[in-house]
Parts: sequence; structure tokens; C-alpha cells
Amino acid sequence: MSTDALVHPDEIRLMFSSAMSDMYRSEVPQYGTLMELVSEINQSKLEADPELSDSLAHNGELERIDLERHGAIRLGKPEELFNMRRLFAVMGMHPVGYYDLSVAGVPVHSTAFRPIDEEALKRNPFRVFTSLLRLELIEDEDLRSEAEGILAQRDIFTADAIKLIYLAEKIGGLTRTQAEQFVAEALETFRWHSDATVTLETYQKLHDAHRLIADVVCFKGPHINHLTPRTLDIDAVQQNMPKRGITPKAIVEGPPVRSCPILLRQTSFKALEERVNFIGGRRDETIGTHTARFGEIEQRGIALTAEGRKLYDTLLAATRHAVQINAGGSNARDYETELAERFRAFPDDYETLRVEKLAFFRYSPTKAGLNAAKKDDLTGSINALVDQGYLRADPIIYEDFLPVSAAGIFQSNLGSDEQKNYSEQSNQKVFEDSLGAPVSDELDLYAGLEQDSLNAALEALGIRKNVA
Ligand code: OOG
Ligand code: NI
Repeated sequence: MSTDALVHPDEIRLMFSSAMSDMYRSEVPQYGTLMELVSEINQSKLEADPELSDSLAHNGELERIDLERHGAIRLGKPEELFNMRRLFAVMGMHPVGYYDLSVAGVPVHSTAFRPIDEEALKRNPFRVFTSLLRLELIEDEDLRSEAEGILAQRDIFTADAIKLIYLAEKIGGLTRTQAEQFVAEALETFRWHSDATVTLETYQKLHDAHRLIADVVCFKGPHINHLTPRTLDIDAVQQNMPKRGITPKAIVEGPPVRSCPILLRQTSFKALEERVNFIGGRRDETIGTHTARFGEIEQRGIALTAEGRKLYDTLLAATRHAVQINAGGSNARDYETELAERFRAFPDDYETLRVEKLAFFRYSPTKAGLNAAKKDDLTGSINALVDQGYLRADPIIYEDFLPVSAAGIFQSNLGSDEQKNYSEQSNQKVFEDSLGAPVSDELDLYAGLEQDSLNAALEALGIRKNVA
């Protein structure tokens, strides 16, 4: 077999994310409705906001908007995470970031599998928020070993998926036919199964310990629990959702509305209560329901530096401290007002964000800069070059997730009353041991993108040495 017949991992990811979207659309009809709404609103936003449209086009992001989505799964045992890493690697997705959600009462820790380099992100930024259940957080020892025993018996990957992963690792990729087969086999792992692997009684016991534990332990595999399109105007989508029969959660997670969006804003809605067949017993003892899948939308903004992130975390924590959102969400308006007030302390124009090094930018030479470089030797600081109109700076989009928001999304879909306090410490090392690899640090990745763009821009302007 010649190596030139191998399909690029980006292409396998494209095939996979589109197959996943088709599957989810048929499993969860509201997803289709949501996709339509998001696409209409993105279109009108682009028409109404030429500056945004220009910036997205300049960054090569315009084409990816309609492709863009993230999903989430929850795994039960370390070897599932290990093999999931290998499966995603075949499609160019690698673990980025460590999220400890036990601090927010959710007994999991997580990473995001996503493309890393610039070109791959442009082609299709599909990512999957992947959580691993922390069984050690189940207090009742008998229940813990029962859960372990149940999970020990399942195998979430098809035999052919595993074979193709080995093949891809050995040869360095897959041919088109193999890639098509791989996508079909991989999809099986993410499919919803209405047959549980346990009795209704066991389900209820696990459910009482934590709904999430039941969701992970009682089924054949880690059903994809949501697929999230990216919108350019989350408030417009949120407002229009009820008109299409969708009821979103009370508040949008993340930063408030701003002229220069930062990080990530998200909102979700409960999608389905599904009928489940449990094992054993009489028929009336084996039929039950489970809420596993939901819908979500997100709006992405600029990636923040460590300093910007610190400011974000501080302002968010202060808001949440001042207004604890109640289960019914009846004080959502107070929360939003408080959030907006607090975030006045966060500069809301790109130039200040850049000069104060609160956010990451992608630099490129302008036409004027290139013309000037032909005539003169250009010198000066980055800021001076930007002021002269020789260098252009565009926002680098945040590609990751936010732990506080993720916990809010988990909780609202598990039932807002669920609050547990786990005293266990976060444990990135244990997570990485299960994963079989370290996770990348997202801040390093953004800093690298910024630096590379700057080096290339300065080179194009004939300035070789690194100016401050
Ligand atoms: C994952 C929730 C986190 C997000 O967008 O923050 C998430 C889950 O419920 O499994 O998807
Ligand atoms: Ni999500």
C-alpha cells in the first residue's frame, strides 16, 4: 500500500463530525431546529456587522462557522480514556487542558480533544469535551465496587475500530476506504442505546448517589450528550429559541454581552427524556426513563492571556458570590445586572486588550506596511508599527472550555438541585496516567500562535530581530 493514498487526519475529522451531526440530528430532532436558527442568525449578524465579517474572513474563519461544533462524552474507566485518545488522534484531535469539575460538585475530571495547529483549526475545529468519572468519589464502598464491576464488563469500542486505530498508528494514517470504515465504526461508540446494562433497581441506586454516575455506569457506551453549534450572536439565539419550541436555561454562562466578546458564552436546554429498557424482571419493572441528551449553543470570543484570565475569574467569582443563581432561575436578571456591573472593570476594546496584554492576537503585515518596507528600513516597537498602520492585529479565538461554565451546563442538565461537595483534591497526574499522555497547556498554544504570526509579519516587513 503506498503512503500517498493516506487521507489527511483533518479530512477524517471532517467526515466524522459530519457523520456525528447527521446521527445526532436523527436522534435529537431539536438539534436540527437549533442548527437552522443558528445559521439564520449567523447570516444576519454577518450582514449587520461588516467589521466582524471582515475579521473572520481575514483569519480564515468564515468558512468554518457553519462546520463548527463541539460535543461531549463521559467515560467510566481509565482504559476507555486511553483508547479514546488514540481514536481521536486518528482524526487529528489531541488532549488540551485539564478541567477539575469535582470542585463544582460534579464527580469527573476532563480534557478537550481538539485540533491544535492553525491550519487544522481553520479546516474544522471540531472538539469533544471528554470527562472521566471519578469512582473514588462515590462514598458508599459497596456501591463503588458494584459500579466498578459493571463498568469492568463493558467494551465501548467495536473490534474493528480498535483494529483500525492500530493500523493508523502503525502506518501513520488510513486510506480513504479505511477512513470511511473507521468513521462508521467510531460512530458506534457515540450512539445512544436505549437498552441499559443494569436493572432498574441498580440504576436508581446509582442515580441516588449522583445522576451523572447512573448516566455513565448503566449504559453500553458514552452516548454523545450534546452537539453545540457556534453562533455569532448568542443573545439573539437565546431570545428566539422559545419561538421554535425550545426553552433555554435561565442564564447564559460565561462573560456578559460585550462589544469585544471574550472567551466563551454558552447556554443549554434539556432535550429529551428517553425511554430505557432495563434488564431482568417483569416488563413493568424494566421500563424507565433517563435524561441524557441536551442542546447547547456557544459564542466564542478572543482568547485571554494568563493575566486576562485571572481578571475574568476574579470578576466572575465576585458576581457569583454576590448573586447565587437559584434553582428556578427567578433571579436571573439580578445575576445579569451584577455580571455586567462587575465586568465594567474589563476593558472592552481590542486595542486596550492588546496593549495591556490581556488577550492574544494574530499579527499580519498590512499593504501599507509592505509598501513602506520596500522604500525604507522599518523600525520601532510593535505598538508603533500598529499605530502607523503597518501591522494589523486580529483576535485569536478561544478554542477551549471554561470549568465554571461547564459545571453550570452539567448541573442544569442533571437537575439544578444537584449539589455535592467533594473533598478530594484535583488530580491531573492521575488523569494523565489514565490518558497515557500529558494534556497540552492551552495558554502555551495561544502564545505560540501569537508569536508565530508576529515573527512571520515582522519578517515580511523586513524586520528580522524581535522588537519589543
Ligand atoms: C459536558 C459539559 C461541558 C461545555 O460546553 O462546557 C460542556 C457534559 O455535560 O458532559 O460541554
Ligand atoms: Ni458543551
